[in-house]
Amino acid sequence: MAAELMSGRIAQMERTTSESQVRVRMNLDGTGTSNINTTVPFYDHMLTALAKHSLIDLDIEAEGDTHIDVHHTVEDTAIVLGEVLRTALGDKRGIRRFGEATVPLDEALAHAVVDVSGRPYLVHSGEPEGQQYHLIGGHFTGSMTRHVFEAVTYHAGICLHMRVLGGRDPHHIVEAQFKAFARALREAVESDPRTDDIPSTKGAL
Ligand SMILES: [Mn+2]
Repeated sequence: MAAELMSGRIAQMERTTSESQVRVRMNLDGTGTSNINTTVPFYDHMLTALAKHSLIDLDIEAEGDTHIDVHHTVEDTAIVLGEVLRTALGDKRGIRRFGEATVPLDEALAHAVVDVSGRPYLVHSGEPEGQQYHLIGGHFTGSMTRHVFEAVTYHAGICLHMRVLGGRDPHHIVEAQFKAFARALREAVESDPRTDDIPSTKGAL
């Protein structure tokens, strides 16, 4: 089922496959309130941080075949998150469109740049060698971080440049990225008080 716009910039979607069942509700003009249960604790921690630091309200319920691996549930949640984000943005009238943030978490530092361009694109670099193999919290594979950003950007139709500039602790390296994404996204989707135009010379995004 496709994501639906409820009112204003509130959207929701429910998606069921043989591997997972995911429900996401989002309010772009929120306060960062969230209620998140994906059954994957570290991912819940990251999505809670995403809501908190983007000021986007997020309700997420997901369950899936985590007895096989958390991969399907994590990826499918990111797909639905992207679809709901695209729908909540509507015609993108009056938004800032671009956002940028550099966020530390102790020794880790991540730089994120978002363009709500209507074109899916991800550039992801800088994770230290071996990060992708770490099992964070005993269940979240480091490789899933890029995979989540791929799914969100592709389904939301946004461009994200994510660069890890430093870091040693695998948990910090992932969390700095989610917080940087949150701050950059907050700025990009925020309404610009100076204009009510669609921020593109093409007149459409
Ligand atoms: Mn943490």
